[in-house]
Amino acid sequence: MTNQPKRATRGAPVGRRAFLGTLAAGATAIAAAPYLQGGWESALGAASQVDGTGLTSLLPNPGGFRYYSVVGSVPRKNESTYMLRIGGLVERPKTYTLPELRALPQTRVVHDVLCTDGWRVNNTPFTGVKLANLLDAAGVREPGTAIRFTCFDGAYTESLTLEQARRSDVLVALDMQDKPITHEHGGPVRLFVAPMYFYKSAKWLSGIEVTDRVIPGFWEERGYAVDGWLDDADRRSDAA
Ligand SMILES: Nc1nc2c(c(=O)[nH]1)N[C@H]1C(S)=C(S)[C@@H](COP(=O)(O)O)O[C@H]1N2
Ligand SMILES: [Mo]
Repeated sequence: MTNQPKRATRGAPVGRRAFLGTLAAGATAIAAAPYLQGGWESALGAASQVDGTGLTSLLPNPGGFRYYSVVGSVPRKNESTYMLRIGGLVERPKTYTLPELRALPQTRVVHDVLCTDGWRVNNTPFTGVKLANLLDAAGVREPGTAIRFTCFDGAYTESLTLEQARRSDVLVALDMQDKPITHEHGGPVRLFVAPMYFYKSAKWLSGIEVTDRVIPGFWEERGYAVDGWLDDADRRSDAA
């Protein structure tokens, strides 16, 4: 955290694009984030449209979170209509229902959530199934080296390397803040990639596909870093 770029100056509009430069430089924006969280609200108000792309809307006061969707409306899925498909380069493709996911061993991970737009919510608990367990059950086969995530919003995608996906702090999450994930937050099932910026945590998760290479996700095709590490120490161990 020694050579943080100090690009966010007081009073300047700080949005998704301003932060992209920080990410692209390979540095994290953690040091700048606490200021931005406060500056943001007073400068813009809770219900402002703040995303430079015009694709994102905000709801008032979702407990420090912002609501993001790259599409205008997302179908609702519930206990009986939700399905999660695991396929691609696996021995045993499988489709899980919500009760099946709930019946699997659950892991609770508490981590700070940070969006590249500058807001953060500290110590947020997520509970769900370790992605590693689902991958083991499916049996990754050659030449699988990465995961592509798809969403039932029909638009958002994300990616992880297999090594990242197998971390014990990467969840197929069913609960957020110890309650079932609401539709607005990507329920009934979203990804939670605790050690990375929140854009990696795909909402409305519907597909997990093992691929032979990393396929950049929605925001990554628009300039975001494919590796969204919050902490450079993780980045280094990932490369090793
Ligand atoms: N399907 C989907 N997942 C998504 C997004 C999105 O627009 N669509 N936005 C990402 C970004 S940039 C952030 S910061 C978080 C926001 O999650 P929240 O809406 O629960 O606060 O979701 C991530 N996952
Ligand atoms: Mo974000």
